[in-house]
Amino acid sequence: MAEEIITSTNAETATDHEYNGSEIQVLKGLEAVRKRPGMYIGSTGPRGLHHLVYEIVDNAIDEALAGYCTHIEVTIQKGNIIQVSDNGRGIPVDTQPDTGLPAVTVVYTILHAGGKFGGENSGYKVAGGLHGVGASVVNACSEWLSVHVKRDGFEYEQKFRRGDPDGPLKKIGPVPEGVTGTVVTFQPDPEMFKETTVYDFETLEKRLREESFLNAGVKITLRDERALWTPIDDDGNEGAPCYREEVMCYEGGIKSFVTYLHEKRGVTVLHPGVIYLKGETEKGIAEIAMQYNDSYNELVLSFANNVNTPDGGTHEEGFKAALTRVFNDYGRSHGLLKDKDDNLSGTDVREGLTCIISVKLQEAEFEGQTKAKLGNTEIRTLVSNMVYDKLTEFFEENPAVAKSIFDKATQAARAREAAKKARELVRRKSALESSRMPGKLADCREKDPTRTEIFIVEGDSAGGSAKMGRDSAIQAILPLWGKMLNVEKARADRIYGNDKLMPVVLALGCGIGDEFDLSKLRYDKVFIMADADVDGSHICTLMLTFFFRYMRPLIEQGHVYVAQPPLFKLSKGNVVKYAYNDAEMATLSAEMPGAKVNRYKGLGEMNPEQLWETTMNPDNRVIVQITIDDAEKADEAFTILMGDQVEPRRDFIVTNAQFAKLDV
Ligand code: 1YM
Repeated sequence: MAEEIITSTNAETATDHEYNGSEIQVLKGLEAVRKRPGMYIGSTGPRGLHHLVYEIVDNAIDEALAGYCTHIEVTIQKGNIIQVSDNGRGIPVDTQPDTGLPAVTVVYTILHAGGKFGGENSGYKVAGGLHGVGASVVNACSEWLSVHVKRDGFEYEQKFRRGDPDGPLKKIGPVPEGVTGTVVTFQPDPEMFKETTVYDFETLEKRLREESFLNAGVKITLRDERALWTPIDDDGNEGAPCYREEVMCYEGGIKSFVTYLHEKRGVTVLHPGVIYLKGETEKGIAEIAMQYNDSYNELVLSFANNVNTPDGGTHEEGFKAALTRVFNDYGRSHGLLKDKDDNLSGTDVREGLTCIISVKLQEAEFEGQTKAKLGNTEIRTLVSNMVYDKLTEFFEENPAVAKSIFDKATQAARAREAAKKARELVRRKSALESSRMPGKLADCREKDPTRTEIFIVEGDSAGGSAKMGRDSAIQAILPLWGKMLNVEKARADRIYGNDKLMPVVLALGCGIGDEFDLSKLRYDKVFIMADADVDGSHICTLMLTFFFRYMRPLIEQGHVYVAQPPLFKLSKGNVVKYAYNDAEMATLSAEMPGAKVNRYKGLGEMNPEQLWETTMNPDNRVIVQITIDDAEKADEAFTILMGDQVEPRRDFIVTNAQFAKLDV
């Protein structure tokens, strides 16, 4: 980064400017960002790339929280240029006494991680933090960036290249009375984001929607100008070309968030209305929105100062502890739990719960490897006291709602007891049997679990081919047949008695649910091998749902794969080639004109050699590793796919047409 010209401009006249010590520090500061971008934006991968947008949006959100801005627009322009605009007051342009630079220049060039600039006395402090903290970081990570400010009847502009001012702040003309706002446009620096500079609409949409829920009433528009599409009406008439656009605005705040999550998943709610709790002390503000549905899943999303905390922390702990206590105290005081009864557990009282926890505090401390966990201990007490008092009060005032929720928790507790008994039964039974392994399992000879693979194969005939075709040194085969249990509609107690799932549990060796122990896994790679048709992808989805709900670390640690059998066989003379999709088939058949093309209808049509060659041989096969990059997305996908409402499922399948390749 050039250590030369930083031009001071006051809003009226641009004057040359001489260096002073603090600016050298400044330059060093932004240089540090370019040297070690990971320290400031987390990574230089897709995550960091998207983070740039959130930093700029956050400044506009602060302006909205201060009560001056109602609408924020984010546009992905052609070439993956980002533009963020708001209708707030406009970033101040007056000269800062300590630097002699316009405030907007300082905001975009000085690395002020809560320190020097915008401190106590600057008058620029907002609730929840300091204005503009991330702006200079975004600037340092951009090949170029421009800021337009409309303020006090004029429009101003300043441009930057890789964090350096590219000329002074310019006054570019008058604007009508009362028009104010800020527009920031930037191009992420490809030198820094080597992996990709392509923005993903859904990633931005998800985060911006979260922001609009967490900041009730703020309107956020996300637009994608990279691709035009032409609407066609029922009569086939083409309309004017449009951009993809999503407008997000929720007057109900986090209550709307809960409703949104339920509607998107198509689950049935247990009681009308979202329960909303709010508490405030000098330590901070806590807000909770919660509602129960008839599924068996818990979905608790927590935020601190609008930042998602997927690893939880003190706010989640406070909530969970208080929730369990409220249920147990309520049960005892209303004679629903007898003294001799066991207490309801945390998982019992959270079955079917969708909950948003949002806390706002002076100085959030984020812990852990990925800074995804809230550490402030005072927040635990704040949330826990608030939830205990307010929810107890709510239960007293809404006895019908309290009863339906309480009944669900007691059913969950009974199922937990039943599961425990079933588990012990399985254990005792397998202790008596000579072999603990399921009868249908054709095991491999290798005993070192880091070198082995298991293929869970749909159908007995495909299972037979796989047994004959496999490398029996390292590959085990477990055939599955018949209709499989949909775990989305069953609790753990039914897994233990299930003749389709128990063989899988026993073969893998690591248990399920609370008892899951990855260190006992008997195979390094777990393949699901099913036909490449609708039924096959259904079985695949059922199996993945089971892993996701009961053996999640198996997926998280990258042990789950979907085998990819070919769709076509092309043969000419004694040359045989396989194609795994339509495009490959077209290419291959052009390469070998006159080839005979067979479409495989199922795994069973392949003989053992073919199955080995095309699908199982580690040297040739195509495999898809299942990853969870976003547990919420995966949860949503499974709830929709396996749930009982038809409409959300149809919508999901239409918008995710290739769900066979579910990358959860
Ligand atoms: C598209 C991004 O940055 N908007 C924005 C930023 C600021 C203000 C208004 C603002 C703040 C204050 C007074 C104040 C910022 N100002 C600063 C600083 N949108 C975007 N809109 N007037 C305007 O906090 O008192 C930093 S950000 F520090 F210069 F005041």
